[in-house]
Amino acid sequence: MEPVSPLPDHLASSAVAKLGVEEGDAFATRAGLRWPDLITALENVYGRGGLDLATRLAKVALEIVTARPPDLRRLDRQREIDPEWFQRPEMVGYVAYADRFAGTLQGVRDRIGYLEELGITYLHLMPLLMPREGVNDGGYAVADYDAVDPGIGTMEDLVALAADLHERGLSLCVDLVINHTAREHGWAKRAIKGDPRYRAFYRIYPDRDEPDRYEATLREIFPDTAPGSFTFSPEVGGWVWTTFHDYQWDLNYENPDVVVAMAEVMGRLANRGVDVLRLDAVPFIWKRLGTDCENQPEAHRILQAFRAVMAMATPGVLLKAEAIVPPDDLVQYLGAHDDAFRPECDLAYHNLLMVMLWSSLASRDARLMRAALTRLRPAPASTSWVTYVRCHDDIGWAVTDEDAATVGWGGFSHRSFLNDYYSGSFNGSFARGALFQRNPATGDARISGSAASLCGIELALRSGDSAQVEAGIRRLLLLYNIAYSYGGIPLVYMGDEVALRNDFTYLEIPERAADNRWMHRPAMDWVAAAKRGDRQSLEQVVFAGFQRLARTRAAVPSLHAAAAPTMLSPDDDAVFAFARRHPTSRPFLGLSNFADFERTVDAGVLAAAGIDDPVTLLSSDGDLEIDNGRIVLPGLGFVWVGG
Ligand code: OTU
Repeated sequence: MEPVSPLPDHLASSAVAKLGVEEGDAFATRAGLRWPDLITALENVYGRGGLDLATRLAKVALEIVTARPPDLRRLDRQREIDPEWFQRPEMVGYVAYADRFAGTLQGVRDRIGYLEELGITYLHLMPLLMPREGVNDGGYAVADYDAVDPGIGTMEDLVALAADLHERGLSLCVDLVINHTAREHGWAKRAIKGDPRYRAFYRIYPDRDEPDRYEATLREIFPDTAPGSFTFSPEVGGWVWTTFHDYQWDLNYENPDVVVAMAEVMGRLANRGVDVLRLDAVPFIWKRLGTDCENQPEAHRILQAFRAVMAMATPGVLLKAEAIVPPDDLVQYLGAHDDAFRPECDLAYHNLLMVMLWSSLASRDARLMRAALTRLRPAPASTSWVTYVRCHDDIGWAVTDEDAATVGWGGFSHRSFLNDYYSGSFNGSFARGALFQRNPATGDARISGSAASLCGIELALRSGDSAQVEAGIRRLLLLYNIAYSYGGIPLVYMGDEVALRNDFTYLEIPERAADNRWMHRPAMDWVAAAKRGDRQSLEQVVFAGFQRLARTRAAVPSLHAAAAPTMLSPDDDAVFAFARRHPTSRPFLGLSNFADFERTVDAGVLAAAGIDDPVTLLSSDGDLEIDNGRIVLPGLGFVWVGG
């Protein structure tokens, strides 16, 4: 292999000129370290143009660090010294829309105490940059990356919120939509005016020829509400690539100028105090004819380039991949490629775990979950998953035919079962969700619905069945117990901690009525939340359950993200078991019973986890019970065992 060209000398000298000896030298050291990654990634994508682009990006990195406020540079320094900061068990995340949680960014500042009460150390605020007016896909159609949605505040408010969070030991994650902009974004406006520089920011085709050829192999993301992946725009006189909605124009990453512009956007947001950038829809950023245009090797290379630039400029800032993709494509977003580890995103959504939680809950069977998770490659030791039960999107059933076959099921029939079960049409289902984007051509569909409603709490409350309310609570905590212990930063989706049910008020808002994902994006019910102090209320039981999960997690060193889970095979199909062990600590065993009734498993599972002197760390019921060599697990119960 040819050695890569060295970091240009002038960068190191201009760094010292701009930043002084100490900071300049620190920058040059980081840049020198990351330069080979940057240039390799870019030469791979842009060939001979790679060196030029790498040089431009390294300059962008220097501009970002030059503009970086001292308090954030200090945070960078701390995190360089302590690169495991986001992997520790005390990390627990909360995901909320600023407006729906607290009205405004100012309002969020006033609610930090509530988050602390819940044990939260990481706050992900849903899209908060200036969206287009009218329909905007919940903020995922951004008109200006440098302004905050005026409905929730200003950039100054964001800076103040980030500073408050940092002071109290929390970090802030913000969405950055990198695959597309709103057609009202300044870049698109200039493209519409005919500026060739900005026309080249998008993918615009004069006729249907190329679009038709691409569409032959593209997947429909929103077949119901936004069919097709191209939109004719009379303003630009052509067909614009629009993977999602017609008002979301895909950026053209074949154009190096787009990479530079997006790196600048990242730097400016990071310099406002954002710790984690959630990069939206990353699988889609590179298109290749004859493929589904998802998960292309170039998409990974570009993410690696962004990783390198940000590591040069803002070493304390993390990148999080939003890649909701089949299991075989997932771990690559954390840099684990077949031939080598190449630093990419630091965090990625554990979509497979999420899907398997719901699958096991409906089927009362953990075999598929065990098989699928066993096949998944572990996250690289310097990265972390984010583990979650629900999010603002639908649940897409990433159950492969291959995994389903290992337990003797058909992939399609199991996915159909899950849709029937969670939409409530399956006889005896406890769930009350709804189908999302049913595609009659393929028979596919996804599921909307809040965690509490999908767990049966909505139905049980409506029928006044207190035993079923209790079962619903047990289901909710059963799923979250795994999210809190399996490996990675657990994310609480706003409202789940007080079991908020589906919200149908979106039907009265014309821009939202066609998108039933809004049923699980309720406004925070602070009246319900206030009941967390009322003994034995639904809210109190659930909230206290979440508090215990966070508190216990924080005290178990083996729940460090670098300690990958090992799947165990207990002798009951309804029981999910995994072990973890951080090299510096004692082993951990998690047991979850997905059956409605008591089950027992051979206590040999303790030895398999490396535990000879079991201690109950946390459980849904009492202390670990072993009877005649068998561990007894109540229906929908779980236990965390330390050794
Ligand atoms: C994301 O989701 C967001 O989470 C959605 O809320 C947005 O609507 C969308 O992007 C467009 O900005 O297909 O069904 O693999 O699954 O990017 C949701 C990633 C989606 C995709 C994901 C996308």
